[in-house]
Amino acid sequence: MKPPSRVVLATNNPKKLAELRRVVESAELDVEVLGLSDLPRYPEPEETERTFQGNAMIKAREAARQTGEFAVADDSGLEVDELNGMPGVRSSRWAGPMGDDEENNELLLAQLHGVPADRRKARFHCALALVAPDGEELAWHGIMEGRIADAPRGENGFGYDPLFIPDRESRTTAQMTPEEKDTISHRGKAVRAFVAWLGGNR
Ligand code: ITT
Repeated sequence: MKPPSRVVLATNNPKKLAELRRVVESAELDVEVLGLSDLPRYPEPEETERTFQGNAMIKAREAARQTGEFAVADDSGLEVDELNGMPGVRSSRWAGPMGDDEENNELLLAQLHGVPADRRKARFHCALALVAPDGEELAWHGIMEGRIADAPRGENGFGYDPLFIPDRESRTTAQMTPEEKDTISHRGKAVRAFVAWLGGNR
């Protein structure tokens, strides 16, 4: 696939759109990034796959089909070794369908109650999918390794950030600035790999 000069990011999350725009701008590429709010609305597809890449593809395929544009979507979550890789694709709804971050964090801490530090390994995983209007597909991945803290710390970020301590760090990702987190995060890595591809071969 030849890198396109315009992509639509299939998310309603304004922070993700701003992040992709920031990375594209800093790479000084002549690529236009549209959000779903720039295009006519359509019903969001259900995320029914068991993998991050599978769910990212569902979102990107539907956006490409509905808009006729090159479409990018991401899916991400937390994999905890002691929980056999869960919450995984269920990260946002771990404690229930409403997707409450605080309840998710409380449940995760309860599930790891009494588990010693050397068995609290975890990672954030992000899959980024690109689907062309002709149906051709590509994917990139980013991973951030770390461990689950004993108690929440920090006010920044979202989701499980107050409980996640990256390798070689003593702080949680909720105690980092957004820029610090971007440089090491799963999403930052996947987005930069995609933007490197966008900038190549033009
Ligand atoms: P979409 O509309 O794009 O699907 P979302 O808010 O559901 O946005 P994700 O699918 O990327 O976002 O994230 C799934 C869940 O995984 C999210 O609700 C968090 O619980 C967790 N998660 C993912 N990335 C995270 C991060 O950087 N920091 C903390 N938690 C994260």
